[in-house]
Amino acid sequence: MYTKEKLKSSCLWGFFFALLMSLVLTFASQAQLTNTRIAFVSRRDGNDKIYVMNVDGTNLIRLTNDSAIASVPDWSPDGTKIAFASNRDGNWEIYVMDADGGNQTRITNHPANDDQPSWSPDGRRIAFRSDRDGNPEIYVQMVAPLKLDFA
Ligand SMILES: [Ca+2]
Repeated sequence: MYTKEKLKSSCLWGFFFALLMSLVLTFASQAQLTNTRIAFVSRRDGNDKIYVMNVDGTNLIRLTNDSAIASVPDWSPDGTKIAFASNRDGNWEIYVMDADGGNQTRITNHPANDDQPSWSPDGRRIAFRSDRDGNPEIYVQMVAPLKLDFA
């Protein structure tokens, strides 16, 4: 049986729970809105290049501009970077660039074919396929250092 005080306390907790859930849902929907771009490969300019556009097809931008082939773009979980494979340095390697195409950085360096990059859910590693041991196998490359908080 509820007393008036217990009922008041229960309503107060219910209010705070609803407020908390509202804040969580607001931040979750904002996170999804930051990932409204599509990365894809097209030969529209000659050979395979990586492009991004909005989900409605507007604001198309070409991100790779060299004469090499670029393929299999994969968004980082936070939507700020794109991993991709390219043969621009003489054989297939994995690269990472900002979502606007800036800071293109090679993260593998091996004469074998390295391709099919895929971000880990925490954004710190990239899994990729390589035939460096004679047959195609999966490897993992660290791309962001582990942050230790001792505070
Ligand atoms: Ca390679």
